[in-house]
Amino acid sequence: MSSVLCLLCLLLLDAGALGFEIRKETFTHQKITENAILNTTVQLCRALAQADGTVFIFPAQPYTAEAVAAACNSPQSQKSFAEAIGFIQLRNARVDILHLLDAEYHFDSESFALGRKVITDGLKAVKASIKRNNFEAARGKLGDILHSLQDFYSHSNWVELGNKFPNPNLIRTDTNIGNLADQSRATCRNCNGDDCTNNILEDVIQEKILTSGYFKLTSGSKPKGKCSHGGPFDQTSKTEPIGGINKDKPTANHGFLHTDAANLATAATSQLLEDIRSAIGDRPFLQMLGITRGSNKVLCFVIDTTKSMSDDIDTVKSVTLSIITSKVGTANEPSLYILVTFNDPGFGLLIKTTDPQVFKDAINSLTASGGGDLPELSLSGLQLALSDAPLNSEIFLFTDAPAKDVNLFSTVIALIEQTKTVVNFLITASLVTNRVDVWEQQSSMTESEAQLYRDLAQASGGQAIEVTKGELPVASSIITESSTSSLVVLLQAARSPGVADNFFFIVDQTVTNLVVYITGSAVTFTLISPTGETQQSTGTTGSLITASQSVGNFRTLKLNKQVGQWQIKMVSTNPYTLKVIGQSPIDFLFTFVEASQDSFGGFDAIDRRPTAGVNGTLLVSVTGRASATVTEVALVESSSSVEIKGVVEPQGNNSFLVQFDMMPSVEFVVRMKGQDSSTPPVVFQRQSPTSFRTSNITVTANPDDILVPGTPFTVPFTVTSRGRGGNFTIRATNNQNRFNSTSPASLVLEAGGSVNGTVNISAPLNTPSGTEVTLTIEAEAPEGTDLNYIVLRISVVNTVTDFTPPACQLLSLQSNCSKNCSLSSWALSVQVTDGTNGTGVDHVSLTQGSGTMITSPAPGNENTTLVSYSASCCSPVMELLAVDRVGNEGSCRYSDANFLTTQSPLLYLSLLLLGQILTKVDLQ
Ligand SMILES: *[C@@H]1O[C@H](CO)[C@@H](O)[C@H](O)[C@H]1NC(C)=O
Ligand SMILES: *[C@@H]1O[C@H](CO)[C@@H](O)[C@H](O)[C@H]1NC(C)=O
Ligand SMILES: *[C@@H]1O[C@H](CO)[C@@H](O)[C@H](O)[C@H]1NC(C)=O
Ligand SMILES: *[C@@H]1O[C@H](CO)[C@@H](O)[C@H](O)[C@H]1NC(C)=O
Ligand SMILES: *[C@@H]1O[C@H](CO)[C@@H](O)[C@H](O)[C@H]1NC(C)=O
Ligand SMILES: *[C@@H]1O[C@H](CO)[C@@H](O)[C@H](O)[C@H]1NC(C)=O
Ligand SMILES: *[C@@H]1O[C@H](CO)[C@@H](O)[C@H](O)[C@H]1NC(C)=O
Ligand SMILES: [Ca+2]
Ligand SMILES: [Ca+2]
Repeated sequence: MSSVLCLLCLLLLDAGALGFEIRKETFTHQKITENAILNTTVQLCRALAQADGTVFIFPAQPYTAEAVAAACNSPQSQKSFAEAIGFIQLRNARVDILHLLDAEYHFDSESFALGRKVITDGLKAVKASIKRNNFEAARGKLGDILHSLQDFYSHSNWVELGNKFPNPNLIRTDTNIGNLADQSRATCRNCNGDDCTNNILEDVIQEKILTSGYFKLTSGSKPKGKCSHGGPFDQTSKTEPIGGINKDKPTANHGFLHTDAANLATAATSQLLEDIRSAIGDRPFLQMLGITRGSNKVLCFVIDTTKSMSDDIDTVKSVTLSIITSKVGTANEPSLYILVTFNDPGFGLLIKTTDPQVFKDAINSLTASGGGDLPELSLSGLQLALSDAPLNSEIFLFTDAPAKDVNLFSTVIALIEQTKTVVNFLITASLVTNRVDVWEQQSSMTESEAQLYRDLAQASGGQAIEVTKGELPVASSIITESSTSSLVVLLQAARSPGVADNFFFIVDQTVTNLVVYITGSAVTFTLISPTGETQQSTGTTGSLITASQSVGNFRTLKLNKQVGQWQIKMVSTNPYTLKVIGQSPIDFLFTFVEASQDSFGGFDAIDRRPTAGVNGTLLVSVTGRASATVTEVALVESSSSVEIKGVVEPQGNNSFLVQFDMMPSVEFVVRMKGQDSSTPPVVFQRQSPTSFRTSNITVTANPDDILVPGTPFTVPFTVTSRGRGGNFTIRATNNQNRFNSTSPASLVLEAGGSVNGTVNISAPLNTPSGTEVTLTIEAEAPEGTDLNYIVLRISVVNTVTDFTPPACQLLSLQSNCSKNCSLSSWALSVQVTDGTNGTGVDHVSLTQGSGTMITSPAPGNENTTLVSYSASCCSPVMELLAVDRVGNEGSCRYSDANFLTTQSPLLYLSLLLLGQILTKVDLQ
């Protein structure tokens, strides 16, 4: 089973059950995965350094993400590296939650072939995703398959057979897994009481027969003579042969081999990582793990390319040029470039590249045209960017028009929350109170249209910067300049409507380049430093602000660094936002988690809004300072400064579980405080830029996460309402606008009840492997009073190699057509074949001709279908449609040419001109 070398040990707490206590000598999935990733990365970076002729200094043991990133000459990557490892670990653990009883995910019950298929199919998806720069998807799938791979060593008798190396056949499709035990072959005897050291039969060991333990929660039945997994939950271990063979932990039935199993699992994990590296290359492999030479930042532009945007596009071109010239080759070089354009009615040019030149060329080739009426498809463009950008990205959207697709507002919010992406809008429209004729008022926006962008910016922790076209170059260079490595948020707040308020933030020793952003009109403030110095926004004197710049509604201040608590007193009756950022190696990561529903305990990350008004849990870790502890985590309401503090429980490994008695029912941000162990300690404060919300609705779905083009893909989902019932609106959207999908538009729920629905997606056959589908399913309560969603990421693996339709070959044609067509007939027989690599003929149908067609499989050749057709000479043309098993369609047309030439020359001529006379048969 699952819980294995350990299930979410990190998070298991006292849940007991199959879980593992947190003990240093116990190897867990977490630990095995982390060790193998760190070690493989060290080996790889060492090889790269040798190749470059540079010195490589091994980090101290035990390795940490921080030290390994530094050794790899990418200290600025340590947060993204730690995050990548954490994500892979969470997905590894999730296999126990989603597939607890699916034997093949754990190599239980001798399901070797299926288990290997889980790994090799997943491995294909990982490689394909990396090739398309979909690193997030690659990490997730990697976590999944590592779980199964590692379980093999705990659940099979590989270790007992005396193997000292991992089984290389688990990551290949073209070899034997080993000498597998027949279904009827006995493999175990009863344990001797608690002693299971000799329960595997001698002949099995001698002949090196591979077996694994059977596992069932509810029934004790298993094939006769077979080994069991063992442990208190496994019912099969209570029937003969009694006992088990798992090595999940030191106290398990074969716990004496726990360390050996864990070491082999580690080596196997390294072997799989090595296989990926050699398939896709060193740099893409490191980038999948979050290690890049540059800043690990994504430069992501979403650009309106309608006619009125030509000045703005010139600005984007020069900003891009300046970023690329000034940052490429430095530690601030973006590691990934994304460009999305939108227009109206079109949108969706998407360039995702690691090559700055490709990006520059794409930007340079942009032109402005079209768009029709004033509003444009800005949210469609933004949805694409949010779906394709890695987590924690920053997006810059350029437009001068209101959104036409406001129906995507909640989908965009969902994606912002789930990806923790910051969205900045650069808006060059003049604000008007009334727009009478949209066709004549180019580049204008009403207050409420602008508010939509402001709301999205605020929810994401970004800025909605409103400037004239002339001011855009200055505004965009300020804001894009901020996109540097190691950027941390010290404070993020907004007030809408505007109201005077005081805000506090802590500046620690590690923070440099302290900058304050303020958006809003007619905002004044007073800054108070830790030493009590003050400076007014209106005053020209003071030493706290070293530089200040204003453009449009956007103001930026550079602050003199003083360590300690600062205060800023804001005064305005207009809406405003305030953001304080700096650069520091210390930051934090967090995930909303919830206790899993099964009886085994453990926590799973959630991909929707947490439940409102009940207790909630956050998993928090500090990056960039191994000795740091979290001292306080608070959920701060966005519209006031009301905060809910959680109870922090250290989990070891720099991880902290934070319990909140009651999740807020209004929008909030996450703020953490911590300190390290130096004297005096570094006391720091960090905040999430993203705002979050809770909901009384839950949407759950656990679909297969691999979609095969040409195969129907269904996503069953469940909507539950803790609050009111009624007619709920359902919206299912995905980022692949070429894909057809269907879903219910509404579902009726009873108060406190739940209801099931299904989304069906079909991908065109030519969809390349590694394409990622980001599917958002939303459920909205009547009158829009509440909303929740689930965001699912599904990888496409195209197993189709058959892109050619079946072809026809005429075998014979007979005709006795005479002048009087009704008295004569013609007949033919045709062989339809689907080629060498074909999937075979699925069906043949008659699409023209009034004769009789009979089809039959060709004897001894299932790829071929025989067709015989006979018809009256009055119907001298026939056409058949042949479809192969993956839906490629071919058609063949035949006619009795001689009959046509003599009897119906006009028809013959027109068919000839159309190139549709495929065969001419001489009638003697
Ligand atoms: C790290 O990898 C190297 C080379 O692959 C291997 O020799 C060594 O045993 C590994 N160390 C650990 C701790 O896994
Ligand atoms: C959270 O609430 C649930 C149900 O109300 C309860 O079973 C659980 O013990 C609570 N968890 C914590 C950590 O308080
Ligand atoms: C959830 O329901 C409670 C009452 O049942 C209500 O007070 C609260 O506002 C609701 N929360 C949301 C986010 O709808
Ligand atoms: C639910 O609402 C939708 C759209 O408003 C409507 O088409 C549908 O008939 C409603 N269903 C029920 C059962 O009232
Ligand atoms: C929804 O589907 C699940 C299985 O996926 C089933 O257990 C449950 O009973 C269904 N709920 C409803 C309300 O139909
Ligand atoms: C999508 O639907 C259209 C119209 O129903 C159909 O013609 C097309 O073949 C479908 N495409 C795919 C990939 O299923
Ligand atoms: C069949 O597939 C193989 C391997 O994919 C390929 O090399 C070959 O060209 C294909 N043959 C045809 C007729 O498509
Ligand atoms: Ca336009
Ligand atoms: Ca338009």
